[in-house]
Amino acid sequence: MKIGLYGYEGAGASTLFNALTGLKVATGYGGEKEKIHIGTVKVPDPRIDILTDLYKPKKTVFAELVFSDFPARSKDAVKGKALSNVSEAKAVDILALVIKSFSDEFTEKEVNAASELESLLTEMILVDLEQIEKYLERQAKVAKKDPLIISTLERMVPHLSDGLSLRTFELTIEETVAMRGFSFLSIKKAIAAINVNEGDTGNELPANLAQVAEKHGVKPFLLSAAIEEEISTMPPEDQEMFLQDLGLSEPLSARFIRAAYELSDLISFFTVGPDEVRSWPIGRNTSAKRAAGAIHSDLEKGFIRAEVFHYDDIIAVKGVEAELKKLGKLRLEGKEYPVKDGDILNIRFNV
Ligand SMILES: Nc1nc2c(ncn2[C@@H]2O[C@H](COP(=O)(O)OP(=O)(O)OP(=O)(O)O)[C@@H](O)[C@H]2O)c(=O)[nH]1
Ligand SMILES: [Mg+2]
Repeated sequence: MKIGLYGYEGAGASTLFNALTGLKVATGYGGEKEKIHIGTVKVPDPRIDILTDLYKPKKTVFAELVFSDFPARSKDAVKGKALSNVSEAKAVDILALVIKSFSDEFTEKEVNAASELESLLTEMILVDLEQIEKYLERQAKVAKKDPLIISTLERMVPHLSDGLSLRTFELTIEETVAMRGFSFLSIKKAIAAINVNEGDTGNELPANLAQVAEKHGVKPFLLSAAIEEEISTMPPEDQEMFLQDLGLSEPLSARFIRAAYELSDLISFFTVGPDEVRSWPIGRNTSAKRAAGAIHSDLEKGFIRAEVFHYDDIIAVKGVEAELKKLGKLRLEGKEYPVKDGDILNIRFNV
């Protein structure tokens, strides 16, 4: 899964990127304007550590998230210049909109996080609106067109013109399918990463921010990037102490990844064996056949059955799979079986 960090100059996107990835890209107001930084993070899961202890595999593979730190957007650019890196932003699964809500020497007046968030979201709405209008203009000159696509886009125009994101636009299943070719920004899952002063992360979200987040269907997430960046570079013992002082139980990367999994409604299933213990992220209720496809397309094509047991059960019998069989906890499931979080799968297939 890909997560893109996007924000106005000096909001703390690069600092947050460093805190999440452990990398060290340059920070400071008005940082690099060209390059997109990419960083990969293992998704922590204590169950994988325990399964590794049980199976002692040659290799352990955690799920990974890929973070991109987009060049910050100058606030002056809002007055007309098009949003930058649009195609790259469209390619991510989740947008993390980094919003400045801390004060420093560059803070002109009061920081106004709610209006900053609204403004960034509005820019994305305008990108979508322009894309739709151009498309409809072109289609007007074509004889053969898809009436469902046209009617759906035409219905979207007044919604977007009212300054509303497509996240809050209702689509039928057929319309959703018809819209697949358009990767709109304002429909993309988004986290509003509200970068507050150190010590304010436990505060309640201010009402005006909550209102903007709700209006646009984005998930608010309070954090303090600078202190988290510092903590992320400490040895684990020290990390724990500093986090406790801030009233937090885990480092930012773990909290943030959990929020991203929740937002995308992702679960993990595992594969285990002497060669490899591995975690696989999939959408909740994914069928066993499609889950097999996450491992390899051959496993989906030639799917016969899935041998399934659950993490909790194998732990209860201390890793003795024969014991699971006796207890009836080792099942054979067909292709439609909805895979559960913590399921351990062994795919039987034939190609
Ligand atoms: N006090 C405080 N300062 C922060 C925080 N997060 C970032 N900063 C500072 O704000 C400045 C800008 O941070 P960056 O992370 O570079 O911001 P950016 O969004 O990447 O913006 P560009 O530099 O324009 O790319 C740096 O001097 C950071 O140290 C924070 O949580 N608290
Ligand atoms: Mg930056």
